[in-house]
Amino acid sequence: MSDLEQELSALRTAAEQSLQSADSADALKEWHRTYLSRTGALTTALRRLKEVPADRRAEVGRVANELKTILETALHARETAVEQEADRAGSVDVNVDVTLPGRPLPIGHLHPSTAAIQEIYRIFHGLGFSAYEAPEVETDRINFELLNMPAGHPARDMWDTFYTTTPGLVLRTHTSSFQMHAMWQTAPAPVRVVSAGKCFRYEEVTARSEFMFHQLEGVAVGPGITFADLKSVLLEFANQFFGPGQKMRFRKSYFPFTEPSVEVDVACTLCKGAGCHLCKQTGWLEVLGAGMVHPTVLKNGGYDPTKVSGFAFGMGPERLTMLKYQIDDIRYFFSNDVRFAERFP
Ligand code: FA5
Repeated sequence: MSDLEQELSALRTAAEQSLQSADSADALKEWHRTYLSRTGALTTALRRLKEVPADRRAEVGRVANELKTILETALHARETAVEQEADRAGSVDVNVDVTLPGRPLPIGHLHPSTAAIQEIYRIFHGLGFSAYEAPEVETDRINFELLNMPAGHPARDMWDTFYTTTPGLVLRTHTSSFQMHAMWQTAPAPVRVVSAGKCFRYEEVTARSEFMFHQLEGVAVGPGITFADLKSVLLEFANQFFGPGQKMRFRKSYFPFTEPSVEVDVACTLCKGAGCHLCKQTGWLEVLGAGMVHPTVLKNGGYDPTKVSGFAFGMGPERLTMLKYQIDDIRYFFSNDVRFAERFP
């Protein structure tokens, strides 16, 4: 027997003995480092294989490889035994308190515009209005013409329009296009509906105006509806949306599809009326346009204007939210910053 063969035999005895006394994951790791790692005793011994006489070298090499397999198998068996022993003793290495509450997963949050629209829908539902959806891409006819703005009407300039590459199709500039859909669906029966959605205008983006924003349109048509009904509905809405005491004013205005027409301003909550960039130093921010539906529009919608009358309004949920929560710039709504959404209840 060569020196190396004797050494391998002694190494096996020592390794097997010390493995039996290794009784923890750390001790087993240390055992592996001592005997089987690249710097361990077995590898070191094998480096001396070239010292073995040539006629014995192949045989010693085989024995050494066998020893490696034997020790690896013994290590795995011992690891399993140590783990089982630890489990039995209830002393797993990791401290796990199974009674701790789970980590909360972050859940999504409603976009503030969506939350505002839902709140406004809720209020109008209480006032007897149903909610409908209407298309965001509209015909020129529905967005303008049937709303009393034939081609070339100067009032079209009130809305800077995004035209599509399909002639006659536009991105709706306001939700007033919904008025036609609502009337066609219901005429000649009375109607009381609201509809919210995106509008698009080729406008300069500022602290109070976006090129894409939401509007919520309301329309009510039936016998004997008056401006007093419009006013009381809007006052009740503001009362519920802002809480009692929010200052508002009705200002005469012009829309081709309503007569008479008004715009409604809410006292700026950011500067408390003193004047700021949001209210353009006026102390007021316009939140909606409204009026009594023009007889021509009633006719286009399928109603007889000698028998029924109606009111319509179009409000901006973003502007209303800005006033409710003192948000100084509309651009936050569409900046996709989740920290903004998380500020809202
Ligand atoms: C209209 O769009 C009319 N269709 C409203 C209307 C409906 C009048 C029914 C009569 C009857 P106006 O352009 O003023 O009107 O817009 C109405 C509201 O939409 C504004 O008061 C504001 O709250 C919101 N709004 C308008 N433009 C923007 C914009 N660029 N960014 C954010 N909100 C806007």
